[in-house]
Amino acid sequence: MTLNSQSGPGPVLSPRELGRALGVSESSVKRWVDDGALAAVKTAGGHRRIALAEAVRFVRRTGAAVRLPAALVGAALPAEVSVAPEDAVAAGAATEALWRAVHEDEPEAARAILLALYVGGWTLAALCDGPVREVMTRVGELWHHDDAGIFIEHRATDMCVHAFAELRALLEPAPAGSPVALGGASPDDPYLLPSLMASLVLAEAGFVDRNLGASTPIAALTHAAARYRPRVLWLTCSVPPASARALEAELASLAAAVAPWRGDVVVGGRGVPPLGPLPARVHRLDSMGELRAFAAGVRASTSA
Ligand code: B12
Repeated sequence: MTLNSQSGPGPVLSPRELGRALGVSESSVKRWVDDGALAAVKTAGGHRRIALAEAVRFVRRTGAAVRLPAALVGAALPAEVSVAPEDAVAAGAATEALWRAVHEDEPEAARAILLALYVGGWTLAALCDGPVREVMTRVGELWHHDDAGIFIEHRATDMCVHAFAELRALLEPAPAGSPVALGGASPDDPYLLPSLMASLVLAEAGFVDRNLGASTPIAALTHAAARYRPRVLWLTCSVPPASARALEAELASLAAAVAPWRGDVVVGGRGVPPLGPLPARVHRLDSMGELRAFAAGVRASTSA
């Protein structure tokens, strides 16, 4: 894999390298390029070069089998991790490998595992609700017995943030005119990953995502809503609010902010307490899988 200034930023593969990764001949890859099935650029010398992001999209679009994931991920993979389907056995193996990577402070391995699962066709929602959540739950048990626990919490979060940024770059860009999704974590909520996950899941569902991140004042979300006119506004709530009433009032004010263009508000996270009846267009969801399904419904209604 090389960096090629002519094809824009990011790593590129030669047809031979991609052929090796997929277990097909170099000439098959050249034919896909020439048929227009796979986008490529040409170097000054006339050689085809395929952006890694385009190669990954091609694999996910066509369901092509990946023989040598390391060649696509750009790193060696722990032996038990394959580019595997989203099933319980694969999830178990990936979770154990990710746990070791995080616990042993091996960011390259953590990155390679998450990228390999994505290349293998996992949705981002399944990655988040499965191996990442499971590993973070285990990490959260460490601080009870070990002073290193909080150090590992910070490192584990950072490893996920980095891997997610790379996954972000592999997504299909949202077409012009796509609806916007905006969100952030509640005020006084320092947790980065839930809001980042919501942002990614909505981007994968075809939204233009705008993530304001941790500890976001409701006034800042309202201000951003006026600017972006989001069709979906998410609020992650990992730290319990002062009271259920306080959170209900925040949700009502966010719903009012997006009401002029019939936007929806979604709230979720470990800290959401039992809530009373919610205003119209406010939805409580429990997982990234639910958010993905909700987003697909909104996309279907906006493109109808
Ligand atoms: C990393 C971490 C930290 C980091 C955060 C770094 C950062 N900037 O993000 C730091 C070190 C700052 C931290 C601090 C503390 N933490 Co802490 N932390 C964690 C840890 C290990 C992971 C959190 C995380 O990112 N999880 C991954 C996310 C994505 O999982 P999730 O929140 O369950 O989200 C899933 C669903 O809930 C859902 N979801 C979440 N939000 C949303 C939103 C929408 C819209 C939707 C649809 C779905 C959805 O989808 C997600 C994916 O499935 C958790 C353990 C755990 N179980 O999560 C402890 C944990 C949350 N922390 C805990 C504690 C006690 C603390 C501290 C008090 C002490 C400490 N350990 O340091 C402080 C207090 C911080 C505060 N101000 O409140 C406890 C909380 C116990 C409790 N019942 O309240 C936990 C559970 C650890 C434990 N088992 O004791 N922490």
